[in-house]
Amino acid sequence: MASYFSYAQAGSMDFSKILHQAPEGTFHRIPLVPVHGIPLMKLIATSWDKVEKFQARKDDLLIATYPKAGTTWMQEIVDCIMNHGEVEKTRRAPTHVRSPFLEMFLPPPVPSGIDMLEVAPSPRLVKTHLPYELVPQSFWQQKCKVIYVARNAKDNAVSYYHFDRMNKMQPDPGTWDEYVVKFLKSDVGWGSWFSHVLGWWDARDKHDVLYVFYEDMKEDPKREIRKVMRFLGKDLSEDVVEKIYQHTSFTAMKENPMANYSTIPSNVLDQSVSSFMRKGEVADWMNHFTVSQNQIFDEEYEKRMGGSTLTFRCKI
Ligand code: PPS
Repeated sequence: MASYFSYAQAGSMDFSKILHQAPEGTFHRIPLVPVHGIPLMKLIATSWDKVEKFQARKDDLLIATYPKAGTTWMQEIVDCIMNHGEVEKTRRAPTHVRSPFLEMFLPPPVPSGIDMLEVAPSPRLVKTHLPYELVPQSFWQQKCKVIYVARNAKDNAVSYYHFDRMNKMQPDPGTWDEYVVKFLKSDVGWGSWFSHVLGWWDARDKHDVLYVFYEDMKEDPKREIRKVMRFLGKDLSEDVVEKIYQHTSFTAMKENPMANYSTIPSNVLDQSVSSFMRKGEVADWMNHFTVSQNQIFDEEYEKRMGGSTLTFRCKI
């Protein structure tokens, strides 16, 4: 743990400093380039061979999500569990250092997700937004466990829209009306929400995947924390569950600089436009969708999801 602590501390300080000192415009609205048909930020596309060749370790835990489905929340829960509920230890570094983002490449000298993972001690907690079919094969060769978090499409789209407004690295989302169209056309980073949630749903039959729903986490966080604990083979007391529950509540994480991305400077994530910890609710889509947008969305949804055993709740 000592070596991890110093690695994480150094990583967090360097990371923010490097981002902060980057020349004006370095991170500005990086275009998307298709990789095997999936639109990804250009720097990811140009470094794709490194992602493909990434060497997973047996005890890596992969947290996979479509962007804005509850990744950071799950990363925090898992880090608490891996630290046996000693939540103070999760304050050693920001989320992106404790649980590096596998496919993220930014202009040098910013360390890539892979740079950070290569020097991270085991067991590593790896974040990815990759659809199932693009995950490096070594994760399957090593029989790694995966936790997939899925969120209903409408809230996921709303959250992604506000994120793309404040995340200067992503293409400009345009107006909400324009964004709904782009989302349905899968013209957003990491591509189609539909293929993503369905691909990972099918992956449960082939690999050790725990499929978790954001709406379930909101409905009964302690139940879902226990589920994750069991999946990780950890038998922790109810007092510990309570501690993890408190530490990973929306309010606590919003205030926690090691979980709220406030260490990333505003030339990258401009939280004056929209907070990373924005609302953390189910059904905020009702405050965004017009009747007509909702109808168009429902029609497309039925075409893409009708007949699947995968179902979501848009309200709880
Ligand atoms: S990212 O950038 O893809 O890693 O973002 P991600 O963490 O997947 O998603 C961010 C959304 O998750 C909400 N969030 C939470 N909701 C409830 N409780 C907790 N603890 C929590 N932590 C993060 C966050 O607020 C974003 O959702 P919206 O709807 O935009 O608020």
